[in-house]
Amino acid sequence: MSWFDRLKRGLGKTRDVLATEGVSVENPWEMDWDDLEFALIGADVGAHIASEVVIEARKERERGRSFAESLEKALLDQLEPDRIRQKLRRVGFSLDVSRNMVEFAGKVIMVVGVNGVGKTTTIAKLAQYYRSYGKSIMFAAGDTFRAAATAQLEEWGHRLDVPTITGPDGSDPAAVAFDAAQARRARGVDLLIVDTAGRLHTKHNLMEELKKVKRVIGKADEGEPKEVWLVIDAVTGQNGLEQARRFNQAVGVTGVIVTKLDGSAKGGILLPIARELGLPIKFIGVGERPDDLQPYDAAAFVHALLDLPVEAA
Ligand SMILES: Nc1nc2c(ncn2[C@@H]2O[C@H](COP(=O)(O)OP(=O)(O)O)[C@@H](O)[C@H]2O)c(=O)[nH]1
Ligand SMILES: [Mg+2]
Repeated sequence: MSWFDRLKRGLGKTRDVLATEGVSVENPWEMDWDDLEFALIGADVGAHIASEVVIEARKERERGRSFAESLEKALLDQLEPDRIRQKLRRVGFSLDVSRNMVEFAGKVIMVVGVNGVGKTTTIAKLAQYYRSYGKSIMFAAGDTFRAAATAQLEEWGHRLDVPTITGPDGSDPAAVAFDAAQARRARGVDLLIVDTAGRLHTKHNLMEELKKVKRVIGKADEGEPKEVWLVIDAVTGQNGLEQARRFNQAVGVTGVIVTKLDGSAKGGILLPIARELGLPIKFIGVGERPDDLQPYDAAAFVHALLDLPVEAA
């Protein structure tokens, strides 16, 4: 199965929500715009963006494009990094959207997010991804709060043959991160991926802990971590936005990974993440297997969502 087919399969549920409301390529001519707006809200794009998409799609439709083309263009307008950048610039923001996910300056990626969103699984997927490009990887088991968490990452480490730096259960996650950052430098490993705890995200404690983890990584390796990636579970829908705001405030998120798009009808969450938060989406997860992680590509995403052919992507 090609990656595009996997993406399509992964977005099936969101597509079903749209199809229930009559939004499909097979049904391109008759479209009730209110139904479209409703379907988009159902897919969790948020009321504001849903209305923007409909307005834009109607304009395109009136210019004589097919319904599918109109919708595609309107969705892309919300998701394409260049277009988002333009919009943000207009309101005074700048956004560094890195398209090349293989070559980036950072040596350490700190992965954050609430429990159960898929951090540890995503870390394993990232290791697989970067290794396929020839990079050497190391893990830091920074979720020391849960007994099983370290074991889970170690297990992935064994399976993928990635050295994993651990500490005793309940130990200071910052100490684990510090050791790991030093070990990465000493051993000349290309990339250290740091797992973190995700409990108590509404409480002060976790955020203070994460700030400390970030700080000590910088002590062991100046300027790192250059990347702090937030994992959001698509199933949580609009809640993910609130999580993103909190984590961003605490540790300065540089990128987002949206997981479980396969298990969710809320694929629309990518729109407000991309647009309202201005945070670049780095990867999307569309399944539990190590290769069910893909660099984010707005055109491919929209095409898979609408079940359009890949060549136009
Ligand atoms: N369907 C699906 N399941 C996923 C995906 N990513 C992670 N999971 C599952 O989500 C559950 C929690 O993942 P885990 O990595 O332990 O989350 P963590 O608590 O954030 O570290 C596990 O059962 C994973 O297999 C995904 O993209 N799709
Ligand atoms: Mg975990």
